[in-house]
Amino acid sequence: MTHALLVIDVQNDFCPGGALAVAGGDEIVSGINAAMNDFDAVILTQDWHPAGHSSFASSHNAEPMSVTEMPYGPQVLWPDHCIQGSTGAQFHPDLTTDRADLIIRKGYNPAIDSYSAFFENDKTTPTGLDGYLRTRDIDTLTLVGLATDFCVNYSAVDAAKLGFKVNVNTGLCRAIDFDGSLAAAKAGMQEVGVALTAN
Ligand code: VGL
Ligand code: ZN
Repeated sequence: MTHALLVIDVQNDFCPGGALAVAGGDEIVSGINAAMNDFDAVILTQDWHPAGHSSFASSHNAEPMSVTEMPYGPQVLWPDHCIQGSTGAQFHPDLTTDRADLIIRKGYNPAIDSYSAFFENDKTTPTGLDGYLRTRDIDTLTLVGLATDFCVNYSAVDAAKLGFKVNVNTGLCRAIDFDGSLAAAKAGMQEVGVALTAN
């Protein structure tokens, strides 16, 4: 077994004070740093949108958190966040980024959002992470980070569907929990065989 820690989107914009702040988002940073020592590989993801991204409410003259129909299906419209090169897109300053073998960026396609670290929201355009993991013989993944109900959830579900053994350490995640999204995410992850653990 080769076991990687996949740290999802621990970035300033998802922490208190950020553009799309997740309550308690900063509370998980020290625990994630400590956990890094227990794995064969550490991979960080970074939400990385161009200005004017199609997932931004401001690009549609719409209210943040409203839902629109995209060619690939329904899409929540978010406040502008994680704009390439911005302070908000940087990792939380206390996150141990030096320990990462790989940093994978997602959401750079102007027309398609990417919650998952594996596929864009069209569910077909790959990020390349699957190939990276397979060529390193990584077969088991523990996911932590932000947000439980969006990017952690989509990444965990895709990983399980791709055949990885997946667990989400919910103690090292925090959720947006918008409109029942956390309960739906937990049920959806368990349905495809993702193990949810407390720590
Ligand atoms: C995320 C909404 C938009 C996340 C990213 O990291 O969970 N959520 N972009
Ligand atoms: Zn985003």
